[in-house]
Amino acid sequence: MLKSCGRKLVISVAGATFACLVVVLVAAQHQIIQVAEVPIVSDVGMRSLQSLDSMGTNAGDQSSSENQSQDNSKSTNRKGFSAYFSKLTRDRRDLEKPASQAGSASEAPPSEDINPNDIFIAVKTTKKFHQSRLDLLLDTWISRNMQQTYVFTDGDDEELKKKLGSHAVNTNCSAAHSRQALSCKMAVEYDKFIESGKKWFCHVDDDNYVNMRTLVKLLSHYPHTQDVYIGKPSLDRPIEATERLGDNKMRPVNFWFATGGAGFCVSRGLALKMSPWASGGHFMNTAEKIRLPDDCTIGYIIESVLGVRLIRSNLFHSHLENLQQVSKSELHKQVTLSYGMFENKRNIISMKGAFSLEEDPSRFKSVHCLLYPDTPWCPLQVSR
Ligand SMILES: *[C@@H]1O[C@H](CO)[C@@H](O)[C@H](O)[C@H]1NC(C)=O
Ligand SMILES: CC(=O)N[C@H]1CO[C@H](CO)[C@@H](O)[C@@H]1O
Repeated sequence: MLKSCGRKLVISVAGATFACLVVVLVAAQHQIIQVAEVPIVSDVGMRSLQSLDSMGTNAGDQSSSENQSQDNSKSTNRKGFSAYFSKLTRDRRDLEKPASQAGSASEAPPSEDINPNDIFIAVKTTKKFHQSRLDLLLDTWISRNMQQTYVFTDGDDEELKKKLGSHAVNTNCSAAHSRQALSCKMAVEYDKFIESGKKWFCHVDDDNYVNMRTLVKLLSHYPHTQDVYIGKPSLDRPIEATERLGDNKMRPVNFWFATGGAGFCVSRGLALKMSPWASGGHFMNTAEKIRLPDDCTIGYIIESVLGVRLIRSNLFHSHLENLQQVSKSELHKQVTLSYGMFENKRNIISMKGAFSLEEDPSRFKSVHCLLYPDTPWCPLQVSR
C-alpha cells in the first residue's frame, strides 16, 4: 500500500515535472515566436510611416488620421510597433484621469433626456468595403439603428440602396484614400447632419461597432445646445500643424483631436458654430489650409478656431490601440469597438462569445449577441 503510494507520488512528481518542462518549453517557443514577430510588425509600422509622406496618393484603408498620427509620433514609432502599443497603453493610463471626467459623468444624473433618434450616426466607407465590412455592420448594430444611421460612400450600390434607401449616401467623392477625398466625405456628412435637424452628430468608420445604448447614455449627460466635442485622441499630445494664412504667411497651431477611427460626437450647438468653416465647400478649404485629414480638421475647427476643448472618453476604441486591453467584464459599457489586422496578426477584443474566431473574426457578431441575445441568429445557449 505504502509502496504503491510512494510509486504514485514518484509518478505524479515526475508527471508534474514533465508538465512544467512542457510549459517552459512552450513558453520559450512562444517567446521566440513573439520575438520573431516584432520585426514583421514593426516593418508594417515603418512602411505605413514611409507612406505618410505620400499621403495625398495613398488609397485603401478608410482610417484617415492614423497615418498622420503616426507621422507625429515618428520618433517613438521608429522603435517599432510593440513600442507603439506600449506607448498607447501608457496613453490609455494617462487618459484614464481626464477620461474619468466623461466617465464620472455617466454616474451623474442625465442633463437631457435623449433617445437614439436624436443621434445622427455617419458611417464612412468606400465602395470596395461594402461587402467585406459594411455587411457585418448591417447585420449587427446598424440593423437595430436604421433610423439614425447614414452610410457615406463613394459609389452607387443597388444592394445597399435596397437595404438603406436614402440613408445610403453616394458622396460622389473620389474613392482614393487621399486627404481631399476624406475631407470631401466629411463635408457631406456635416451637411447631411445639419439638414437632419438631429441633436448629435456622431462619426464612425466602417470597422466600428456602435453600442447605441451606451452612446445615448453618454450623450444624455451633456446638453446638445452647448459646445460638446467628445471622443478619444490617438496621440498623447496635441498635434502640431501649420495654418496657411494666405500671402504665403504661416502660423504654427497646436490642438487636440478625436481620432475618426474610434468615432467621435459633436453637439448640434457646436456643429452650428462650425458652419463658417465646415458647411458647403468650406470644410474642404479649411482642410486645405492646414493640410491635415478630415478628423484633424474637425479638431482644428473646434479647438483652434472656436476654442472649445475636446472631452476625452475611454469608451471609444480604434483599431490602432491594443484592443486586447478592453476589459472583458466592461465590454457592454463601451461606446465603440473596432478590429484590425496586421499581416495575419489580429488586433481584436478578447472575448469568448457565441461564435468562434473563424465564424466571427472581428468579434462583432459575438458582441452583438452579448448585447442583444434575442437576435434571431444568436445561438440560444448564450442567453447571457
Ligand atoms: C451625387 O451625384 C448624383 C448624380 O449627379 C446626385 O443625384 C447626388 O445628389 C450627388 N450626391 C451628393 C451628396 O451631392
Ligand atoms: C494605419 C493606416 O491607416 N495605415 C494606412 C496608411 O496608408 C497606407 C497606404 O499608403 C495604407 O495601406 C495603410 O493601411
